[in-house]
Formats: sequence, structure tokens, C-alpha cells
Amino acid sequence: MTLSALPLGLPVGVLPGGLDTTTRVVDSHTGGAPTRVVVSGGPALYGVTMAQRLQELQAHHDAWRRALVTPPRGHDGLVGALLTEPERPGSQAGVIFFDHRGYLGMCGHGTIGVVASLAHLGKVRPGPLWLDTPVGTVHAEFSLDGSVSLENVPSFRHLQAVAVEVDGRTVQGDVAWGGNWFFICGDHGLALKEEEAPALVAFCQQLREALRAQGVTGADGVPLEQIQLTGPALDPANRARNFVLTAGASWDRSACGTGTSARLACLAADGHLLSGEVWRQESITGSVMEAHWQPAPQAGQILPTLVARAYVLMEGTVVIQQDDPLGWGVAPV
Ligand code: PYC
Repeated sequence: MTLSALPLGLPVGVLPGGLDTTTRVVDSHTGGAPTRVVVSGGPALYGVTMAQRLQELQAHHDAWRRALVTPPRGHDGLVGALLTEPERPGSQAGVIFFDHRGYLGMCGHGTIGVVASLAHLGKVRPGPLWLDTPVGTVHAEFSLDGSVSLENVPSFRHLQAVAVEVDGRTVQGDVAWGGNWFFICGDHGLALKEEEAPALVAFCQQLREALRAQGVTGADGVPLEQIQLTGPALDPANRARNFVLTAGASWDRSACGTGTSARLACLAADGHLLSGEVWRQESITGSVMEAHWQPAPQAGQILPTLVARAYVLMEGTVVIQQDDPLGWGVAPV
């Protein structure tokens, strides 16, 4: 796969004729989880590393993020993706993910959406592609059947069997990294069914608060925003089902690429999933991500691979009318 047709030799937003303020997007969904990829326009970012560019976007262009993904143009389940120059010489592009509340280090369903959207535009062909993110470089492969295989960043379990008091009882879970930090809990006692989503959101929010109150965090004290509840699959073809609370009160319609990576790291650490063994992760909506892992160069870490398909939904041009009081979106609730 090549990105030769992408204007990646120029800062995003600047075209030969001058500043292009027109933001064009392609919307897709991966197992029900939506991604909005900015394929032209958007803020020019001059930081050298992806982490610096993320800080720049956050510090100087947060209004642009809000305009793109918060209501009324967006909604709380939507993940936006801004393409940048690559950071590393061997990569084809950089990508920064964001949502209605802020920014993500990495997004599995979003990366699959980015690759499928670029393929839809004829900017990638079947073959390998390296994308730099603020938390590391990922390797994607677009296949002729439309599926995308994504080798995610090294993933690992940070804390095991942490006991948390929530809703008058004690539950246990692991803290793991898969490109974002997750608290992964299996003994929640709740039914992982889509119609139970309001109860699942409420429980996960309580759990998130309890983790905060008890000082349970990711490495370096990073607060745990993402909560993953696990349970048995409903479809016998799959290995497990999950419900993933992401930013605020929003939840992932897909099996969550970074969440599945974090889960694989725990399964591998417990000896419950061997290297190369296929894990079919069912989401709360029944959509599936297939996954497997191989050992990472660093001891105790794995390299997860996720395979799924994203479908393009629409292409559009962002319009912000000067007299629209909500043209720049709304502040997060
Ligand atoms: O697929 O990694 C993912 C993801 C993160 C937040 C929403 N989806």
C-alpha cells in the first residue's frame, strides 16, 4: 500500500496555492464505531514528534477539534483522525485521534477506519503501511477483501487483580496498556447486552470514580478513563464479549482495538492465550475483531494484531457559518 497520492509533503492545511481552510472528511465505521478522517485541510502542525504535535493541537486548535466531533456536527461516540507528516523516515503518515472530550494516544477502530477511508479514496493499495501516533508507530495492512490488519503498539499488564470498592461491593480487575490505559473487570455481575447499555455506563462511571478515589492509575499516575467489562461471548464462534466505556459516558460499538490489545496482554500474562492463537473478541453490539499476539522485543510485553473491516459511510466538507452560535460545537458535558 502506498500513500503517494496524499499531499503529505506539505504541512496539513497548506496547499501549493496558499492556505486551504477547507476541511474535507470521510466518515466510516468499524464494527459500529464511527471514525471521521480529515483528508484535507485542518490545522498545520509544526512539532517534530507526534507527541509535540498532539500538544500543539490541544493548546492551539482545540476549538477545531470541538467543531469536528462534538454536537451538532458530531456526537459522543465519534472519533476524529487528523493526518500529519510522518515522524519517522519509514512511515507514510502520522495520525492524531480525538473525540468529544479530548485526545487519544491511539485508536484501534479509528486506525482501521483511516486505512479503509484512504483505500476508498484510492490513496492506499493492498500492502503494508506504517503510521506514527503519539504513543508509537503502528503497522497496518489493507487486504483485497477490504479487511485491515493492524499491528498495534507493544501492550502489557501493569497491575493484576486490583480490588475496588464500588456500589457496596468489591470487584477485581487488571490495569493494562494497549495504546490507551484500561481497567479490565470480569466479576461485575452484569449482563453484557446492548439493551443494558445505560446500566453498564452507570456502573463503569462509578467504577472509574472509585478507581480515582482509591488512587488506582496507569503508569506515571495516568487516570484510568477507559473501563472494559468482560464476559462470555454470545456467539459460540467468538471467545469473549466486552463492553468498553471510553471518554465521558460514551461507549464503544466495536470491540475496541486498544481495549482488545490490553485484554490480550492480560490473557498472555496469565497463560490463557498462546502466541499466534486466534482470539475473536465480540463487542456489546455483536461486531467482532479478530486478534492474536506475538512476543514484543521487551520482556513482559506483547505485540497484538487486530483484524477487522471498516465501511465508508460518507464524504463531506466542513462548513462553519459565521453567524452559527453552535458552528464550533459545544463544550463537553
Ligand atoms: O478501538 O481503540 C479503539 C478505541 C478507543 C476508543 C474508542 N475506540
